[in-house]
Amino acid sequence: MSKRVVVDPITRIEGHLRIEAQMEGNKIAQAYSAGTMVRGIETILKGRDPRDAWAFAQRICGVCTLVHGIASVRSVENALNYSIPPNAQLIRNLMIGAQYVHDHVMHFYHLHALDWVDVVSALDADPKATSELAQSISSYPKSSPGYFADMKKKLKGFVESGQLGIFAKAYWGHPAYKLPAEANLMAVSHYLEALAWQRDVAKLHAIFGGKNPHPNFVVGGVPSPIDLNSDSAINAKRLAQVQGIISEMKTFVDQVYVPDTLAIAGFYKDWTTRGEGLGNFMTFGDFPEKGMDDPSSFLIPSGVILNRDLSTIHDIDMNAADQIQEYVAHSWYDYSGGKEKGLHPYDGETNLNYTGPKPPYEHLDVEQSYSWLKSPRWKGHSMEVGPLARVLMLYAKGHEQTKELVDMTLRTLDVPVTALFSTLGRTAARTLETKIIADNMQGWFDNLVANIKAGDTKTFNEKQWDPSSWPAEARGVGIMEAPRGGLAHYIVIKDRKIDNYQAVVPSTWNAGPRDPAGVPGAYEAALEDNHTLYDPKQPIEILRTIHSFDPCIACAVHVTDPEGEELVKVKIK
Ligand code: NFE
Ligand code: MG
Repeated sequence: MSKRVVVDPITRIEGHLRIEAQMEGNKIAQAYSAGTMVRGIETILKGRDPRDAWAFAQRICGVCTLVHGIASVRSVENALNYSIPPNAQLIRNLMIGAQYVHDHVMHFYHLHALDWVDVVSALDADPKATSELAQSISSYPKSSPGYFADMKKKLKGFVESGQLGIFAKAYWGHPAYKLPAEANLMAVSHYLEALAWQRDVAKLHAIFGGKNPHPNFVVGGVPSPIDLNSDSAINAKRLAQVQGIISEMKTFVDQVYVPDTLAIAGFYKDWTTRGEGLGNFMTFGDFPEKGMDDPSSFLIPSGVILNRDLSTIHDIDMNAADQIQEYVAHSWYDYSGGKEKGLHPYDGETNLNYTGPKPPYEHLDVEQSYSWLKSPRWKGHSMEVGPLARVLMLYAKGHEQTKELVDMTLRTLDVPVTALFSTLGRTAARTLETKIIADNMQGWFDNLVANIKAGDTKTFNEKQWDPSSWPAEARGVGIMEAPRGGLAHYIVIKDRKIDNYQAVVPSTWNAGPRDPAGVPGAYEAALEDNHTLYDPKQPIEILRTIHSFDPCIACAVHVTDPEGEELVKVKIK
């Protein structure tokens, strides 16, 4: 048997993910992605009041803390033809926007940066030269030689105590790290800055939704009353606080995140020619200006790009039985109609009594079933979702700011437009969309304030709350763009109770196993695209590409299995 490189678990992600790479020499020939925990939230929802579903569904994940709440209330509103007031629309946009900015910055610094930034090398940096570097790329005020000398001292303390703590267990000194010591020190300093920054920005959720993570929602609007004369409602003081948070977000994105991404990317241009994979991209769309029933008002449009062809955007019908389907041919599930079939989520099944071979295992049985994730497909195509899909969709549709940002990035790095289709392109796209969303947040906030000034303080349509008006049967889909990609919750309501509930989440599209035709999911395809491991015992190349997707396996499998095995070693056979 030729060698298989096993990474289990992949660290610095949410959830439990195993990657097995079948090697030809030092090159990855085939890659297999396995979610190693079982799902179950969808089963818990059956029989409950649809208006309560969001509170359960939101617990699918603690990272994308609000997205399953939003998708859930939207699914019920879609099923029952409910509309929400304009203020509720704006507040939801602000809350989703805050989630993006928070989540993407944390991903870049705390989950992904250490694939590119060598913390130990930062100890060799000259603080004065670091200050000059920082000032040459940004006007961020924290950039003096004294500031970087302090940061270096802090870091030295970590390393000399032998307790790297949050920086432990990486491949420090690996020749794949290309940054000069000064760039490493700058990035590590911003890693620490971002930890403090994220504490402040999470407060936007608390102001509108009572808390973070898992803010509150309500079918028919948002549960945040606006009353400028009340201490316990959204008032002038709270609005001023929100403005402060939006400004703080924008400053960090413009002066730290964007310049750092460009500076680091400049040393890794060889990562613009590997890690693409599928070349198929999909968005469901989000950030409505008007309502969810008017997709023409979405900031992020919906659509499908096949084979990199940006000239043709295919429409998606979320309700058509033959468009979105989930397969279990290589998953640890059975379908009542047989393992080869695809099921539309309205008819979806989450049957936890799989009878075939499943964990524990020595190696994944890739000919049979090897993951707790299903394989969703659009018209049979395997699709990538997420920041790169969204930026490509905006670019293809001629969105001005996206075009300017993408062109600026390509010019700065001096790479062709094909560089977008890569590991580095995916990471850069996440940074660019963060700026686009942070900028739009100001507009949503200004509109909210203008409405309030004009006397409109409505945030909830209470007339819709009465279930006696509901039809005996209804079904609906709640779509959104979660930070990791297109998300859809499907609900079937019967006699005022949930009859079926299926969440088709971004990391399932990206991290899912092969389909009945043997076509890989997005992670698998990306790893099969031009990956040579410098040292198979330290497979940093696998981490770079997998982290570029920002995996969240808790979302993708929905709940932990108490009997699941947790392996903590990188194993080479
Ligand atoms: Ni748990 Fe999630 C996001 C959703 S990922 S992080 O973003 O939905 O698949
Ligand atoms: Mg699901």
